[in-house]
Amino acid sequence: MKLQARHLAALSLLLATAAASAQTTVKDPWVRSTVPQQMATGMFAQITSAKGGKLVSASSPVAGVVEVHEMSMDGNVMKMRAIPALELPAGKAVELKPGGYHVMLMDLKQPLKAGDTVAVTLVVEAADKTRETIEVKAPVKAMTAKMDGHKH
Ligand SMILES: [Cu+2]
Repeated sequence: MKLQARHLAALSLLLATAAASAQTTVKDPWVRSTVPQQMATGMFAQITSAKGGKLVSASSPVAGVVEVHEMSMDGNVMKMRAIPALELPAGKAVELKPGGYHVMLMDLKQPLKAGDTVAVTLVVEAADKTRETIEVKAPVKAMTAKMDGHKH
């Protein structure tokens, strides 16, 4: 009996340590809903890396291709492009929002309706090259504005 209790204590200590090593937090994730035939949409959230790092890749079971995109104005045309990594300065929330950075879900396998939940996996690389995988459950929300010139 005594031995067993000691084992349990050791186990819970181990679990606590594992949880504490998570250094990236994702707040308020959401995915913009799509209409039939629409092949792409964006995921938005606030990402904070406690020690700093960069978002190097993402994936989702609902999309064939997932990229990290940046949007910017070129004259008065909104353009977006894939970026190899999104810098996450230590302790600073980086906002992914319509018109700015976003995780682009392309080659959608099905329309995404408001009320659905989309699983997205983010991979964050720290300065020492260790990688952290974050599982995000992002609710789908209805499109409230036009597509900001989202064309692929
Ligand atoms: Cu995009």
